[in-house]
Amino acid sequence: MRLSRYFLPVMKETPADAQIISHKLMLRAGMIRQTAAGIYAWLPLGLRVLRRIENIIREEQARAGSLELLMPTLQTADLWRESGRYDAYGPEMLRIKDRHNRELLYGPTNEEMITALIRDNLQSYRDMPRIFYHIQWKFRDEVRPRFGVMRGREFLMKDAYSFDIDEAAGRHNYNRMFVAYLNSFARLGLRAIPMQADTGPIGGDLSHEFIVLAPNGESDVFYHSNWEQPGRHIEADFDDPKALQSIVNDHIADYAATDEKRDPLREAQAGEKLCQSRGIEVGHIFFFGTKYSKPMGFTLPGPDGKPIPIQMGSYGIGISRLLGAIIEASHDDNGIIWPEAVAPYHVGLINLRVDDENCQAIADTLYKRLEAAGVDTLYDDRNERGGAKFATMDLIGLPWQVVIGPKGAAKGVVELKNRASGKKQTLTIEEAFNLLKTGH
Ligand code: 5CA
Repeated sequence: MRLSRYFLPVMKETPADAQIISHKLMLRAGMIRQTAAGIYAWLPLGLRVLRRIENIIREEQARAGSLELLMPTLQTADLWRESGRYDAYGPEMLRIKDRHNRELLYGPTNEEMITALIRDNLQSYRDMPRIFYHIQWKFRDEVRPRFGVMRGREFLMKDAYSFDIDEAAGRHNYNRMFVAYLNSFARLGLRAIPMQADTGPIGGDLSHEFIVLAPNGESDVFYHSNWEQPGRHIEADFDDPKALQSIVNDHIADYAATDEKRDPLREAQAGEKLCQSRGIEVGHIFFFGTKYSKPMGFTLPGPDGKPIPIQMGSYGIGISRLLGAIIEASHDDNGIIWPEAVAPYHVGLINLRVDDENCQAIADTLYKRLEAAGVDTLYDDRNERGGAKFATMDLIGLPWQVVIGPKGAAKGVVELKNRASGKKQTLTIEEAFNLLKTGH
């Protein structure tokens, strides 16, 4: 993408309405703009990151056997009356009337809708187990929307729902999502600690939040210092209940965090410290058995033909919130440092002198070759000062920068900078191209 044709309204000054670093940087880097309190438009650069995060979540959901579908944002009030939650939900729910005076709502979550949908389309216990998910916008009329996409009123969530014939199978599906969450957050370059949680308006008695440590988080967390290791992708057999249960148990025993109100952690082991921090809740999973299936009449005939009430869980990831969490975890004084897995472009190509024929020819050719090789490149071909170009590239945080200036161009070399390490190297055009294409 040529920057001269792009839409990247960067801001030099720190916006006065933003309090935390991720919100400031998302505004400054031209990723989002607020259109009403807690409601944001996603500009091209922000949208690319959002889509990359979605796709990682999709791949990990698929690995765990969760099927994607898409439910609407608007739901009928009658559906929520079936579960009894319509009146219970309170002022966070945005209630709407259509032209026929029918009561609708903008969904804050989808337990009722998925329960009705699956209830009306499955035949027997043999159709179990199932997990479905969608990635859809939610609306919650938060009293205090703040910190940009961290606590919005409209926000993008991945919500999954599991259906099982008995509690043991239901817990297995819960464990599938637990491990899928560990893997999703690890791939996003995050360390997310599972923390035993309250279930609030969703219900049930088994629940974990996944917390990313960050000084600007809204939750208090206590954890052992062994947590500070980087997250790894776990190769698990999702169809093996025993194997999954032991992964979950290990994580809970070794790492799980707590907030002050709940049970203390296990004793610290040799070499460990007890640490306290603030954290951002990026995911929340629930197992609530028959809380929705019972009032909504979702049973399936078992082997003897007798109706069995279906066991359910629900599993949320705050996809739009994740952008804020990743930036809180990965930035410096000059701007964002995107982990490779979610970066909006892999390379930022800077032509320092658009009026120099040599620079122009090298930059154009390298840009075309990178694009042809499938390396996503943002090409700063604008007639701007070098300083402004460097500052913009650092601000938007692409993993690699290639700088083409007149002195190097005359010798056939370019400068390659790694955004995370700051390390610079002078390379021939061919060497730079190969490194960017293969990563080494
Ligand atoms: N139905 C369940 C699970 S699908 C549910 O709604 N859970 S939740 O309320 O905990 O939300 C799931 C995730 O959405 C949270 O962990 C959080 O990461 C994200 N989230 C919740 N409220 C907001 C908000 N106002 N702004 C941004 N993200 C939010």
